[in-house]
Amino acid sequence: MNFLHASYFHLVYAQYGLEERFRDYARAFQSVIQYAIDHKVEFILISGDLFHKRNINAPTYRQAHKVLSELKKKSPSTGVYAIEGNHDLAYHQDGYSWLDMLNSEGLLRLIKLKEVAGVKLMGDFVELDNFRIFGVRFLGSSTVSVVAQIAEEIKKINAERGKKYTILMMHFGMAGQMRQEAPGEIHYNTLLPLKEAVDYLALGHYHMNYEVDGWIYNPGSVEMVAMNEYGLQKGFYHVKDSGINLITPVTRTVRRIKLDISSIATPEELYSTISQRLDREPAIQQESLIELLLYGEMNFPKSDVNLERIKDMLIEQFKPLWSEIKLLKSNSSYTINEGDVRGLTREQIELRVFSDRVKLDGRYRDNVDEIVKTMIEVKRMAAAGIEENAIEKELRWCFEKIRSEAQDEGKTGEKAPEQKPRQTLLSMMGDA
Ligand SMILES: [Mn+2]
Repeated sequence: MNFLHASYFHLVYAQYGLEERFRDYARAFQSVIQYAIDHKVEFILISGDLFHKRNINAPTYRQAHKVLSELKKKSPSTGVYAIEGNHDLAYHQDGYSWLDMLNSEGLLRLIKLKEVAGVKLMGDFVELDNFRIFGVRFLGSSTVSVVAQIAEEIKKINAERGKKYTILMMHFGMAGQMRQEAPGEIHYNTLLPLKEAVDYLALGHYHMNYEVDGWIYNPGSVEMVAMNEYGLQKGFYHVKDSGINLITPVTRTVRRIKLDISSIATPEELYSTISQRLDREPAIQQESLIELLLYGEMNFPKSDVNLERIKDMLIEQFKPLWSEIKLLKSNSSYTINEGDVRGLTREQIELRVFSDRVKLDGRYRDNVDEIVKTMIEVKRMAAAGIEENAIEKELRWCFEKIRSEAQDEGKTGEKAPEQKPRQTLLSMMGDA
């Protein structure tokens, strides 16, 4: 046994609008592939989100193409098996994603949901000498309702063909792993039916590493995707007979420097305290990402603080690739709205504005996440110049989904429907 399991490469993500970060993500992908070559692994699992978004640009495709071609040239027997994460799903009206494209070029093998000979979902799988590899693309909130069926179908196939080391790739986050609960999380108990059918559940979605009960593995992203992942362990798995190891390649240095400003009386004192604080920081060899977190009560108006001056101190000391100053909590009497959004990405601000709007309207209260997601998607489509009827389809899709969930609720009286109409599921399967 000798294989790799990775997820979340997020190619095309130019974090903070920096070209260099775009290259960082490509380098991370490259480093995993190089590791695979060096260690002569049998195959590589990518459990979703190779790409950062559905409509990638040509340089990104070229990047992925180049790295995978290199693998094929140097190590032709190493298979790459992938599923689609939420970021690289096809637009449902297209039914064809960029991963499909890499698949048709023979650079990776995309495992899809497929109805074959009495098995409704798991008909598409990879059969190797010693392994059987299944995969389920990102299904969002529908995941819960198909777990039992997936387990049954895998057991059926294993019974018919003879038991092999069974791998299942899926894309979702498990409940209890993040500091805050997130929509679409799956509880461990929900996954129990899979335990009898699957030896290795290869997860992707959350950016940090976690393992559960010796059969569920989430490597995290190889590169850092957001500052709030600071200090979390992440990487990719190298699975061997001798054990399962998380490999953490060297990536861009990220440093978060914290300073309590509660006892500081004036802006001048703030500058000198920051200066002393920075002097105590160990030097950083490469161009890094630096965040200065100022927290605690602020004893003077925020508008009196010269953020440019602080930023210059950071630049002088670290010559960073990127730096930012965050004021975590300021005295309420001086708080201005700008402070609420400082440090948030454009997407985070968008998310907050849209959520606030949707929550105000009582009719949509139960479907805030779904509607906000669609609003963001629709906005992106419009900005990308996608034609109107495609956007209309996206809206209709969201509407139908909410309606079918509402109908289910009416029948069962439960908030989270356990069974989804087959119709909805099939339309989500794309190629079914
Ligand atoms: Mn994901």
